[in-house]
Amino acid sequence: MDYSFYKDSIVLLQGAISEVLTKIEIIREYRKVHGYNDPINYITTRVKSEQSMKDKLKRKKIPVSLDNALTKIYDAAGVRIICSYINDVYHVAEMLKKCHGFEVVREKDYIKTPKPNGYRSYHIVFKLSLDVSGEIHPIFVEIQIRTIAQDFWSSLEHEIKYKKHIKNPELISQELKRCADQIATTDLNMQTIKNMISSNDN
Ligand code: 0O2
Repeated sequence: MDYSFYKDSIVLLQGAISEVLTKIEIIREYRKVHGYNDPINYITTRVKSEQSMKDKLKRKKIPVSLDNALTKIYDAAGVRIICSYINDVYHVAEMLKKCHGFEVVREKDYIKTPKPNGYRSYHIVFKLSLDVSGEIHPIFVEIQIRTIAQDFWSSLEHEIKYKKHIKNPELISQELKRCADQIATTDLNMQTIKNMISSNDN
């Protein structure tokens, strides 16, 4: 990937992602040694591509510049956390919000309030203050937390969004919305079964 658009700031974006990953790894290890379950299935990270960043700035009618990309758009640095169960999504969100140095800038609960297309995910934007040899650099990181099923849906929907000249777009949107609702029901049912199994352990 070509990150020349971000110039030297690429180091800060990647550094902020590393800080988030380190914090999550410590929490996971700590929970493990204390016998708690791991609420996280897997994690992916990315720095937003130049094209995607420029498109987003234009979509939001913000002049395309590196400064605006770092201060007016919050997801140049992105971390996606995938959980098995809905309750784990909220649990991870709460754990992250307690982290010292992670300042919550914005929170969007698209699980309680899904987007009209059916998109479900929990988004938190944190401001991190990266200390580079005593110089403090504020960097935004968007963390998306969702279930495996929500992530599966979102990848297909994302793929279609960027396809041009798609046939039957209305039918596809309708079907995607129907699948999103089915997934939401299945996620809730899976949580209920999980709770029933866990209550047997007590
Ligand atoms: P990409 O290509 O994934 O990076 P917005 O209000 O949507 O213009 P904002 O202000 O950053 O953008 O807020 P939000 O809602 O937190 O959305 C940020 C990101 O969430 C998006 O980044 C997507 O990654 C994801 N997202 C939001 N809505 C949808 C959706 O309907 N479908 C899918 N598949 N993903 C979504 P980008 O930059 O839009 O896209």
